[in-house]
Amino acid sequence: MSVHLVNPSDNSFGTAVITPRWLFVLAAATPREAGDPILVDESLEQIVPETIQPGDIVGISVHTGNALRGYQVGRMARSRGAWVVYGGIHATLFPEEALERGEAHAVVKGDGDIAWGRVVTDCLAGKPGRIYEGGRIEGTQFLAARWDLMRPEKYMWASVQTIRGCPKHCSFCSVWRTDGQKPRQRSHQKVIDEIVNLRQIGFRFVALADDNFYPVTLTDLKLAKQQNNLAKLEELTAIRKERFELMEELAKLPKDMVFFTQITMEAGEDGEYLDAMRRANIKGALVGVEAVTPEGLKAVFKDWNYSGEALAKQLQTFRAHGVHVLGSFIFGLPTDRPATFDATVAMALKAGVTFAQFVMMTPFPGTVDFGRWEKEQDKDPTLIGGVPITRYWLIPTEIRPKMFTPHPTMSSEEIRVRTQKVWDRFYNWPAIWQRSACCPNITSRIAFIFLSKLYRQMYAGTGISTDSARRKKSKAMARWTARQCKRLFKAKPMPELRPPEWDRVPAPAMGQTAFVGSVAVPGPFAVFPEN
Ligand code: B12
Ligand code: SF4
Repeated sequence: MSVHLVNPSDNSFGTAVITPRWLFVLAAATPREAGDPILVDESLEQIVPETIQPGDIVGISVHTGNALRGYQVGRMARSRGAWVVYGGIHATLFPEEALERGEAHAVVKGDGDIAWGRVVTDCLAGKPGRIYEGGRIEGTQFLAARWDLMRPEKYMWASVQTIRGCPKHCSFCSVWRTDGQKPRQRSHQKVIDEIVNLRQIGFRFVALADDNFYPVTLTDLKLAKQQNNLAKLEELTAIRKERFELMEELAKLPKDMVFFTQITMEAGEDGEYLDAMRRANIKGALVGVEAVTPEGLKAVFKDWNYSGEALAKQLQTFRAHGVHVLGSFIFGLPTDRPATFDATVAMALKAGVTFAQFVMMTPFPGTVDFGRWEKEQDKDPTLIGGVPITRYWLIPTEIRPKMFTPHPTMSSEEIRVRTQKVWDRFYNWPAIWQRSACCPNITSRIAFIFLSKLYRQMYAGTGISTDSARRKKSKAMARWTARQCKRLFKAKPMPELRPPEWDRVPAPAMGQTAFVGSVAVPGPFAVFPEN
């Protein structure tokens, strides 16, 4: 009997940019008696059906974009006599769909770190439950990934999570609803141990796979003080302190390490935080700019973001503190007009962002936007190939529209064409060459140019902003560029590197909770919700 963990994808590039972290976390959650799981990342290569034997256990992770492929893999595995289990954000939101379309025996909702062990044990006993509530476990319970099972030559960046959840409530994002608004933070010791492990095996580029690396803003602290809410103030201060401790420890790691994260632009007001990030070698961050106008920001419940001149200044502040910005912009908001496209690319260039992505408005399940749209559609449902458009991920890719929600003044095609022009303008050769001036020497300048082109090609390859003829060409280009780029990320392994000697917290017994000072450290299954 073998356990297989499959990351489904229709696009296999042979090389991937970032490790899908869930694969290696669930590998760590797999009970010892089941042996080492077989990991299949289909963004590298497709699963070989003959590797699945009757009685095997197959865990498949689905987000909305790869659900259709995930269900195909699940049906194949079940037809070969395996136990089929789904998890991930999409299965969490639509467990019944995974049971029906994906022919699952079981679905895990929420975090899998603890629940997966129970599923495997139940499958081994021949009696899996139907739905397991993985819940939202505490940061202290997050498992470290099994990097020993990774093929290092296949990935450019590894991914380590330091915090989960986000206190904001943007209308297009599901994170605050599924992962919660309460930040769940891992201890810096555990994060550093994992990163040291990665550097030992030759990884120096690590994506901090966090929803929001800046969970406590200066405004949050000011408000708690003004309201004389001492308990809140203490809680926020503790979270912030832990962030600084983490960054202090990151700063002590080998100097060739490079980290990247995701953060809100509010961090631009916090010079102390940005300086700590620079010292920690967090060289870049994805910042959700979304829209450059106040109306656009209001439409996505993000009016705490800046617009106009203030926006350009805020993003330039990151650069001034040594943190590069990957600006993320959304097109297709109801407030967008033809002029918005030019204004956006002009702002991206003016604000000095190092990279940018221009995504089309997509109503992801679990978001406020999706709920609104589903309600509207209830009155007069649109069907494509017999599938309601509100279940667009089930529509075969060949006939799936690029945009799902109608825009009040522009056609989908107009938005797509204008978005593509924006990508082309931001990533044209002269613009990339100019931005590459941030590199210290010609070698890194060439690397920068390659990376910029790869980024653009990979987005084109996923079809977000490109027509199908160009997409085909782009995929081939992306494959080639990815192979060249992979070499740039190689680092000499450092097997001699050791993590600091921490004051280790004694592990609590099964079902018990240990206390270190005032910090509760639950033991395995201590807060596991019932099925
Ligand atoms: C880091 C990240 C990225 C990175 C790295 C992706 C990668 N290769 O791993 C980058 C920046 C490349 C990225 C890109 C995109 N991302 Co992203 N990303 C994330 C983020 C912030 C963290 C993911 C992560 O690694 N978490 C750590 C692991 C350990 O947690 P996990 O994946 O949730 O897995 C746990 C559970 O879900 C469960 N589980 C998961 N799988 C399984 C399987 C089984 C069998 C079981 C039992 C349990 C289980 O157990 C795990 C451990 O607890 C999430 C936000 C989030 N909170 O999930 C968004 C998120 C997943 N991304 C999202 C989106 C939309 C995208 C993009 C489409 C963005 C875009 N417009 O281009 C692309 C798509 C890329 C692709 N084709 O896959 C959405 C997905 C929404 C949805 N409904 O599908 C999320 C939820 C963010 C959001 N704003 O809503 N992303
Ligand atoms: S888009 Fe970013 S800031 Fe907004 S809720 Fe999602 S993770 Fe938080």
